[in-house]
Parts: sequence; C-alpha cells; structure tokens
Amino acid sequence: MKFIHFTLFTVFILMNMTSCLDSEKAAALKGRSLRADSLLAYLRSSSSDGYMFGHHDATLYGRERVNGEERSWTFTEGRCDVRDVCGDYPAIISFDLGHIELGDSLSLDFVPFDMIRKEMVAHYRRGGIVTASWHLNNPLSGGNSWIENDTAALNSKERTVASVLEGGSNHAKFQVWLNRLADFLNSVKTEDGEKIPILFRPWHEHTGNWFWWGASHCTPEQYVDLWKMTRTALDKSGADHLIYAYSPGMECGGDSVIYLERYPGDDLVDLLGVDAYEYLDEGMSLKDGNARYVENLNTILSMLTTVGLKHDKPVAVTEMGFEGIPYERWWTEVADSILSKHPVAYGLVWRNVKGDVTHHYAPYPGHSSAPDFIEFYNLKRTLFLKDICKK
Ligand code: BMA
Repeated sequence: MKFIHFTLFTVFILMNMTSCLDSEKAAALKGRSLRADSLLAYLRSSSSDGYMFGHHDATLYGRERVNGEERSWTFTEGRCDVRDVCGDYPAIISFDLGHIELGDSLSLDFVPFDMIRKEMVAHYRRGGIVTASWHLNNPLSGGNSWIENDTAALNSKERTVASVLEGGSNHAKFQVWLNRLADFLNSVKTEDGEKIPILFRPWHEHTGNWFWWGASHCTPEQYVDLWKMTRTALDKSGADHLIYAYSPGMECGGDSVIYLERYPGDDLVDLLGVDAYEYLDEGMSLKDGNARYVENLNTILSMLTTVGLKHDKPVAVTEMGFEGIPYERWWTEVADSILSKHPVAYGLVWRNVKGDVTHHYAPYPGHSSAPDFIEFYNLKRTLFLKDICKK
C-alpha cells in the first residue's frame, strides 16, 4: 500500500512535540490557528510525494439512479462513489456553502448543512482535508450565482458587486450574509470544541463572466475590495481556522498578468489555484479534446508554478474534470499526464449528481473509466486518504 513519510499527522505531531509554543505564536501572528497553519504547511510540502486527489461532495450522495427530483434525495453519511470504486476516500473533500447566506437549512444542491458540518468533521477525523466553495445567491437580482438565465441579473450586472461594497445599497444586507457564512464556518468543530482547518475558496472563476462577480461585471479594484470585505468579516468573527484559495478559471491561459490581475495580495491568499474543465467543441473528437486540455492545462500550470514560487504559495487544480468522463482512460492518460508534471498539491474533480446521466466527474462502480481509475489510484504519486494518514 502506498504510504508517504511526511503526513498531515506528522506535521501535527512534530509541531506539538518540538515547537508547539513557537508555532502557536507564529500562527497566531498570522491570524491562523495551529491546525490551519499545519494544513498550510502540509499543502506546501505534499507535492514532493505526489498530488492529492479531491472530489466535490464526495460523500453523502453519489451517482446511483433514483426516482424523483434532486430535492427529494436522501443522504447517507460516509457513502462515497470513489471509495466504492477503489476502496479509499479522496484525500480532499469539498462542499459548497451556497444558500448559507439565506439562513437556509439546505445548500443550493439540497444538501442539509447539518450533514455537511458533520461530514466535514468526519473527514477531518479520518485524516483528510476539507475545502469549501460558496456559490451564493445574487444579492441584487435574488437569483443564483449564475447570471446567464436571469434577466434581472443581466440587466444589473455592472451594479451587483458595487451594491455590496461600502456605500452600496446592499452593503448592510451583505454583512448579514457574511455573518451567516462565518457562523457556519465557525461551527465546524470536533466534539472537544476545536474548529477544524478548512481551505476556503470564495469568489472563484472570476476571470470568466458567468458569475455575478465575473471579470466584466466589476473592476479589479472592486473585486479585490469584495475579497477584502469577505476576509475582514471572517477574521472579525474569529475564523482563524481558515486558509484561503484563489481560483481563476482557464481564461488566464499561460499569462501571469491576467492570472494576477485581481489577486487580493499575499497576505490575503494562501494557495494559488485554477479551475479547469475539459469539454468538446461541436464535432470535436475525444482525441483532440484531450490533447487541447492537456496542452492548455500544462501551459497554465507551468505559469502557476512560477507564480507560486515567486509568491511563496502552494498551487493546485482547485476544480477539474470532464463531465461524464466519456474517455475510458481519462485518469491515467489525461489527468495524471498533466498533474504528474507539475508540483501541484492536489487536483479536485466536481460532483457526481444522483440520477443525472451526465453530470458526474468521478467514477462509480460500473462506470467505463472505473478500471482506469483503479490504475490511477495505484500509482505511487496519486495520494488518497490512506496515503496521507498515519496508519
Ligand atoms: C455546478 C453544478 C451545479 C451546482 C454547483 C454548486 O458546477 O454542479 O449543479 O449547483 O456546481 O455545487
């Protein structure tokens, strides 16, 4: 079985045994808890052993067919398509906090927040890493994060970010939204009351235009102010267990100027990511689609590696995948052929929607890419839960 020497637990133990006081002091100076600091240290170091595999909504539900609507799903603690295929959990599990801002009990994907909280703690207890994104609603139109099918959002797109910033009509309402987000994040605790470290990834894919915070809907200064306002609210709430990921989309290409155009600053970001999906243009063959994705993502990751070194930050593919995984050997021939070439901490694929024929990004038992995924799992350099845990 694969096993790496420098595990997350090793980091905890070393810190606790040798330099607990110093580390606590140093972490506190940066506003981070010791656990959050250990997570960051691990993300910085893990790429020397390989790269971690992550999956969004990896547990609670999966791809199996059900009758009825998405909202009538049932959820099962710990169930996991990836584990059903390879016998192990992903090293990193991601959850989305969309609708926490509304005070709802279910996320935008109808997952109960109480179960998300429990599952985050359970994955941390298993020895894994937890990350969170936030597809929050549009504060001006009342619609969701995506503006394309929302006429009110399209008509007000240049005013939406401005409306939540200081002086904007939605500023006060947005502080309430941020406080609800903070309350949830601060509630993700073990039984002994310790908040678990979470890699938080707000305002992602802002180089595109599909979300209300996208590039053409606000100026770089407004985007940075949005990030700073979010950070200030979370810091004020005492959320010292968070570290932060910056995740532009593929539009940046290999251009570090575009990548960094809206970068909030080294003191406000801990990990540099990119969200990058494979897709086929009309009539495009799988072979050409794969080749284009490999080339484009390699170009981006070469740029990101240089930027990461310069800014002294770990790098990761914070979202990736090919919807439906229509190529049987996608894991070894596409994903691994990219991720193994760069010092990335992890690559995380998106969710497997229950009952949906195509909206899945990880294999499930019986999927045509499952045998290749097992090969991928068995590569020494792919790190799953058992690899990052102390045995
Ligand atoms: C998207 C899709 C949506 C989902 C959103 C947030 O990419 O999976 O169905 O609501 O992510 O999880």
